[in-house]
Amino acid sequence: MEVFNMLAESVWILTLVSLVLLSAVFVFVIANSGDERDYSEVQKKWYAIRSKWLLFLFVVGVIVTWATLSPFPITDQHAAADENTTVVKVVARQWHWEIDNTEYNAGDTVEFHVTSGDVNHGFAIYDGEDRLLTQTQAMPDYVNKVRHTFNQPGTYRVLCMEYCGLAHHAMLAELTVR
Ligand SMILES: [Cu+2]
Repeated sequence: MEVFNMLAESVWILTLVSLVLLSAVFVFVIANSGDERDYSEVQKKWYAIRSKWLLFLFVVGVIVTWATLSPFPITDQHAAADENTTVVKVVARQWHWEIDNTEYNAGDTVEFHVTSGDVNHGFAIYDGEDRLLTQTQAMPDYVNKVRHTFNQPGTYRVLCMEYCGLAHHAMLAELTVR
């Protein structure tokens, strides 16, 4: 918690300093806006750099997209679960979870078929330290699949990630991995 407070404090100070610098740039530009100057040389130079910059950003964008999405985090919704996968049905309701099997063995790959009996909910699985592992939407009339391999034994928590009414915070369930 201490670390988070320090981080929040430094972000706050950094924001203030950046705002002051940005304001100074605006004041400088406004103060000098009355002068007539010939910008054609400057324009030619920076327009040439601009197209190279665009190309650079495009390449960076493609690389970052590929690197972060190549293990595509969304389970194939049309693929049938293979024989090594445990299929578990999940129904979200205001305000509880109906999960037809909550005990697995370490190493099991579980494919959750998630739907809702009333409004939209968010099905999210957290580990013992409350780190988010995976999630999908629980939607009425739709079944969304999300697959997760439980490597570590322990207790996992299911929480609702979509505000769904008064007792949204009470939508808790536990999964046990032996
Ligand atoms: Cu909910």
